[in-house]
Amino acid sequence: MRRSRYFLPTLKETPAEAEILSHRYMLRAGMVRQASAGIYSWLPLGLRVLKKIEQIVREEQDRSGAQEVLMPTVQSADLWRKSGRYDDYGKEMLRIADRHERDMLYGPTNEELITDIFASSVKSYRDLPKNLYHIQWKFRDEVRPRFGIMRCREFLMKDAYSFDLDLEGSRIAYEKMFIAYLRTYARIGLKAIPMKADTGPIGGNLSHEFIILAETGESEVYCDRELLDHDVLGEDIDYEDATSVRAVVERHTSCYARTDEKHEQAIYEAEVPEDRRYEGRGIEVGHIFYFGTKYSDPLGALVVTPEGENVAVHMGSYGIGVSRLVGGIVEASHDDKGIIWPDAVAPFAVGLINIRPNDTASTALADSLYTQLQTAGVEVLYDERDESPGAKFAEMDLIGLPWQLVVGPRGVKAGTVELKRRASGEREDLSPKAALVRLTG
Ligand code: P5A
Repeated sequence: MRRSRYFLPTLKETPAEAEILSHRYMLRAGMVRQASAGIYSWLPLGLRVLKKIEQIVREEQDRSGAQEVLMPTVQSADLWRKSGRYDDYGKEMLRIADRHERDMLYGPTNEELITDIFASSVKSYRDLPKNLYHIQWKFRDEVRPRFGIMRCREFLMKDAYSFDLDLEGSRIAYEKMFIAYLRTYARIGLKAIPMKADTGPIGGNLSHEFIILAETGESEVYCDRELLDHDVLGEDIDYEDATSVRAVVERHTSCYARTDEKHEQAIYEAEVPEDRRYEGRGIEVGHIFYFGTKYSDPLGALVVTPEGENVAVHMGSYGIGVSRLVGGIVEASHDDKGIIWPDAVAPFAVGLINIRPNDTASTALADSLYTQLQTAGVEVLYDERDESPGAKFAEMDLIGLPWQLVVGPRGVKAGTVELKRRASGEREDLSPKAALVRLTG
């Protein structure tokens, strides 16, 4: 993409309304634009990141055996009356009436709808287990939306729903999701801590939050430092083998992590030696629940058991804050110059800067590098504008692409280009060919 053609409305000034760093950087980098309180438009640079995260989430859900569906954002109130949550959800639910005065709502979550889909199509234990997920916009009318896309009213969530014959089946489904979550965050380049959690309005009695570490986070994190060292991507996982799945989950929960509840504090202090205690802050980027027959009972999601009995299926639900993750990554990975995208979710892999676009030799080399990188399938943002080098460098640092490739007259004479790694600031002069090998290898 040529910078001169790209819709990248960066801001020089820090917007006054932005309270936290990720919000400031995302506005300044032209990633999002507020449409109204807690509701955002995604601009090209932000959307590229959102899509990359979404794709990693999707691949890890698929790998674990979950199947993708797509449910609507607008739902009928009827199902919510059956589950009892039409009243329970209170003001957080955006309620709408259609032209026939029927009560509709903009879905804050999808337990009711998926249970209804399941109830009307599955009748036998032979069709179990199943896990269905979608990646869809949600609306929660938060009292105080803040921190940009981190706590907003409209947000993108991946929500999965598991259906099993009994508690033991549900535990296996829960554990598969647990691992899929650890893998998802690790692939994005984040360290996520699984913490035992409250179930809130979703209900049930087995639940974990996944918290990524960031000083600005809203959640308090207390955990055993050893938990930070576990590397799930190095584990050999066979999702078909429940015993091996459980063994991995146990390794990742063997080290204690807790929320700020009092009774948890006592266990933490008893179990974790003082020199191994990690106490910090983090951002909740995922939440998983087992809630048994809470929805299948009232909504009639029954199956016939091998013994010929009709029983309500056991369910769990599993959420990832896909849009919140964009802000979470910025909170976890930045410096005073701007964002530092992990490679896996960077909007472009390389920022190619032509320092002197009116120098023929520089432009010839930069154009040729641009073409060759694109041909090799590398995503490049090519800044060929007639702007000061300082302004171009500052913008590249702000938008945080992992590599910067700089072409200028001095280098052209010496037969070199400069390659800079955004994260470390390390720079190297290389021949254009060597730089290409590095970026395409
Ligand atoms: C699990 C999936 C649920 O809604 N039902 C379906 C369950 N869980 S949850 O914890 O309430 O939400 C799941 C994740 O969504 C993100 N999230 C938000 N992101 C941005 N703005 C919000 N207002 C918001 N609310 C929830 C969080 O990452 C949460 O873990």
